[in-house]
Amino acid sequence: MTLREKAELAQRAAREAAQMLEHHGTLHIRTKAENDFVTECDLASETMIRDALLGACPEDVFYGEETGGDLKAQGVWIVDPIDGTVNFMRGQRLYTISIAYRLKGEMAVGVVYCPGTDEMFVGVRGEGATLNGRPIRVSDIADAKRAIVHIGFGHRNARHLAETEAVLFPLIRAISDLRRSGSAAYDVCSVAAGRAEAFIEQGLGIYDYAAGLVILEEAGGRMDGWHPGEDPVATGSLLAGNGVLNGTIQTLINP
Ligand code: 2AM
Ligand code: CA
Repeated sequence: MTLREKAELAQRAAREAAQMLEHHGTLHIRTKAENDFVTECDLASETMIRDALLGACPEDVFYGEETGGDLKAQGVWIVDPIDGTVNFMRGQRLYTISIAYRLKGEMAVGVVYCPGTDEMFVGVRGEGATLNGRPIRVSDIADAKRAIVHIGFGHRNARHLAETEAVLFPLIRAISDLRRSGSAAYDVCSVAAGRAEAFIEQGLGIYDYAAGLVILEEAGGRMDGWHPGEDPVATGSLLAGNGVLNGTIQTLINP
């Protein structure tokens, strides 16, 4: 199966899961840890996506936020069945389904679908990034004063929260404005689509940004670590930017 075909398959799986999620009944919510929730919808969505992907590609391995899997496999699907569970639970419209395919250690396909806005973001390595079928591109804004920066607070970890808190107001003063969507995958896609110049958050899981990474890079952007020299894929502390402003933003958040 080509990467393009894998991307088509992932889009079908995401739409199918979205249909189910948008028509769910009463939610049963379990608290994984403080400020960390899972609903039966997360599990149902993950099962549905896994069955669709492995049904068509039995040779691949599945890794999902809720059920885990083997991340070291040659061909692995990395899935967040609901990114932005709190938004989903509370009826806020920005939650996404994030599906990535990693081939021999390289993120090769990324699909992020937002049911609330009916936006399908797709990235295929070497073939570009699209939103609902149309090519997307990061912004060319190079002046921090004009930058919109999306942020997540990393509030599940005391050190991440403290570091984020410390740079918050100096950052606000240096840029145009901040945004907080609640879905990291949606934030990365917002940068890829040129709607914002950067997204910063610490302590994310690989399923939160694996798909976004392909979409961002194929749209001309770049994912760096929050801290200089840090590998964002290894630590989950990231700065997803339009490329031209990555250095400036990184300096601002590492005073
Ligand atoms: P989730 O809804 O899939 O949990 C909000 O700051 C972002 O952080 C969301 O993308 C959210 O994804 C993610 N997030 C929440 N809890 C997390 C955890 N324990 N580990 C990694 N990412 C998490
Ligand atoms: Ca999730």
